Amino acid sequence: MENTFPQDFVFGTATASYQIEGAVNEDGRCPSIWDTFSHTPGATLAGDTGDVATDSYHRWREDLALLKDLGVDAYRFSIAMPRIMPTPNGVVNDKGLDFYERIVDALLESGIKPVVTLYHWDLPQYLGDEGGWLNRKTAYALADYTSVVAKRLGDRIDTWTTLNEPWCSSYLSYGAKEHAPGLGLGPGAFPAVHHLNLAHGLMVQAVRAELGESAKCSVTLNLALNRGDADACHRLDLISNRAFLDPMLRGRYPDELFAITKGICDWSFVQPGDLEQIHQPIDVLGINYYSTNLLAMSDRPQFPQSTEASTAPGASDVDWLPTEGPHTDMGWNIDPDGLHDLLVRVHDNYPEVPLMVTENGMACKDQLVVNDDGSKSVHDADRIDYLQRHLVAARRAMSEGVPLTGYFVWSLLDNFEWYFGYAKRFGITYVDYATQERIPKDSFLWYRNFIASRA
Ligand code: PNW
Repeated sequence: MENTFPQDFVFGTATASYQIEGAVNEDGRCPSIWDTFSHTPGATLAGDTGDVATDSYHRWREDLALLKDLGVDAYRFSIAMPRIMPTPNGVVNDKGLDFYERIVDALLESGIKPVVTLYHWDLPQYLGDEGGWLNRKTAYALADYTSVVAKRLGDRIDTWTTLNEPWCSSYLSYGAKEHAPGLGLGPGAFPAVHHLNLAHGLMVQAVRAELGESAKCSVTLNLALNRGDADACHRLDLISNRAFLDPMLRGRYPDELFAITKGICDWSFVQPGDLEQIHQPIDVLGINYYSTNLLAMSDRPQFPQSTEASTAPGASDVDWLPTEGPHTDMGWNIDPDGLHDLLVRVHDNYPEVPLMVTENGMACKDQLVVNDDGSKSVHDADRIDYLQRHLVAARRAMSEGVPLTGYFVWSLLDNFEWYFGYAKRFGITYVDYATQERIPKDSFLWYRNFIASRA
């Protein structure tokens, strides 16, 4: 049936360590670049930090009970390197590994597949002090950490995801000022792009060196689906998408990327042999999808390209137009067809790799309602509509031949939404931050029924 998902299709929800764990000074964890950044006055919207977040370092059993109740097939969560390797000398902190091992074992006991992200942006500050992703040594440090985790958690992990959204870890973090470390270097973000690609390749090799070729490896990219002027879309496709996809899946950077960055980046940080290291076979490609861009070509000249702070260095002659509504509480437009179009395009261009939607979801202005019987509800009809329409779009792509194997809602819980702190709620579970009480929203109940029926 057209709107039924196969029995082996994987439904899940996703979270990330710095967004939920809190307990930043416990059991030997070292500071990350996000601790430093969020504690810098003015860096996050209301000065929010991940110091406490949803306190999941202590409440992970409660979170696991939510997952069981929801009936998910898989849980996508990230491991915090600052808990595993808290010092630059490489000494392993067993307490950190113990924490994730407990979670993994509890998930397996509940029949839930652990889908692990090894790097979801909480880079140890000691690596940040050496330049972070501008320094190629960071890629090798991530590979060493990967070996340590793979050795301990081994075959209990269903899927090893190297990086979450290297677009954010480079352009948004080094190109612009929105994410840690917030340097705003414009084209100075390209070395970070390359070192993240290198880290991905080295991390895949580290997993396979520990666990053999059968280990399932992946990377999660937030690929942009651009609409509007064809030249502008092509430009952004090179910068936002193909700067990662082509080295990882084709073993080269597009020549056109070099051409459009003429004068602002000489790419001399790409060393001989790097592309072979980056180009490792992966088993599944994770895609995070929320909304689309609408682009136009401006009448500014193509060259010289601007060297100002930007998330799209090499596109200073492109304009972003306001998108048609409705928009989410993030101001992002709602475009379910965009998910279909993106999946079809990625599959057309990279047909060899199965796909998985590793994040999709919506920030809403959720209101907690106390019912007459004292129970609590959150009526998030807009989120249900969003999820339902995106699932229909994903299913449509599948019936057109896209090998989509899973779908994860962002997020299991309301959590620390980076620059926006606690002001934006993406969860299907409401978190009352004053008490840390978890209240399943209507979307949670809806998703539970959906997973049970797969239709
Ligand atoms: C993703 N942008 O982040 C992340 O993987 C999650 O940690 C995050 O909570 C979620 O999406 C919701 O934002 C993004 O500016 C952050 O385009 C910013 C952007 C895209 C993705």
